[in-house]
Amino acid sequence: MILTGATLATLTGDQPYGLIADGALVLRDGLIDWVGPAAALPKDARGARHDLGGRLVTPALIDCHSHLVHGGNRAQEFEMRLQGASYEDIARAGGGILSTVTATRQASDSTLLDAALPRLDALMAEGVAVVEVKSGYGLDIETELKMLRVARKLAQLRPMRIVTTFLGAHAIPPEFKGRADDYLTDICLPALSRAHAEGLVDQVDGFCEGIAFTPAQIARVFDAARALGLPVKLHAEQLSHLGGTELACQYGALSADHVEYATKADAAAMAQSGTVAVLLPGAFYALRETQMPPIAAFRAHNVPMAVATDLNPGTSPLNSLLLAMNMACTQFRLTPEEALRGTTLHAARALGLHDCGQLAPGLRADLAIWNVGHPAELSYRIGFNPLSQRIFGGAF
Ligand code: DI6
Ligand code: FE
Repeated sequence: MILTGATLATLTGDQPYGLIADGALVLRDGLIDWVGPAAALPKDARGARHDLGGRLVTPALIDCHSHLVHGGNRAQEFEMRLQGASYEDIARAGGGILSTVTATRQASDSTLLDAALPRLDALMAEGVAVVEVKSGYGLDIETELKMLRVARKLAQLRPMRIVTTFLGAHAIPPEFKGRADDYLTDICLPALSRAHAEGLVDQVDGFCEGIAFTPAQIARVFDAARALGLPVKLHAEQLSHLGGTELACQYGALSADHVEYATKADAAAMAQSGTVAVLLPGAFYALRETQMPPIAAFRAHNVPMAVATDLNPGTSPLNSLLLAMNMACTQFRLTPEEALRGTTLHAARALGLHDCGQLAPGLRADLAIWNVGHPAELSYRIGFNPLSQRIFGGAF
């Protein structure tokens, strides 16, 4: 297929957005075969031609941090917070993550799937082609496996790539209260082995926080991941500075996520280890956090910044990656170009993917075609979806 009459945000080269004003693309066998100015389109290029009438083409978007599969919702907790309770108060009172654990344990596979599909469809309608989905609301072996099987199933039911993440170290379940290490030994690590043996795990995550796991405990999970040859990432420095980012960097983590309380030293360590900073403005917004992630330090050290929804029922019931881009600009002062790189190229890197996230020959033909003239418009509007069409694997 040949696409002409396109404004291309290739995100390659040194120009802003890698912009090509009157561009063309040749797609073949699910990949981008050629990309450049229409005037340079190879004469022998063959295929069905589509004139895009000047529309903007970007790489399809990538949501690199989500908890899209989960049971129930937490509208009541939302209400409690508005009556004055903090996230930590609610967690310590057995609410928060644990109420979603109960709902997820009780849900059947098909109930989880039926709840997840509309969330996935909403992302797909925004031109998203890759979604990362975490476990972590089971905290027992069977439910962790159930969540990951449902996540895998999503990719069979929709034209979407799903990257699965084992997040057994998300919270300490009530039956192991005060015995986090026993939970890791008896449940989390065996669950990881079984999930890996079933081919259900692409990467391993943890929650390093006062209300969750210490760096030493996370290191046990990372050691197990390393033994299985799985890449790691970490929810780090979200509510306090515990040293999770430094630990993640020691393990060569793909990403450190949230990172509001990360320091300049953390940013330097991330640059060294090639770890992506995944910014989650939905959680920052929903928790009314005031501690800003160290954006200037990330820029100074050239730490790639990704932007994701963190779509979860507690701290980020945000089902729009476009809105996450807007929030990253307004709250964290990212530029619209940084926000777009954050949901394409840098999001791909946060998932260890090198075959998507830019418009370049040899990469997957996963594209978003937008009814806008300039890429800044994608981050500028609040709550409006300008997608015209999505191309996945070279097909509309
Ligand atoms: N950090 C978060 O923001 C979510 N998980 C995590 O580790 C919150 C999960 C929840 O409250 O359900
Ligand atoms: Fe999260």
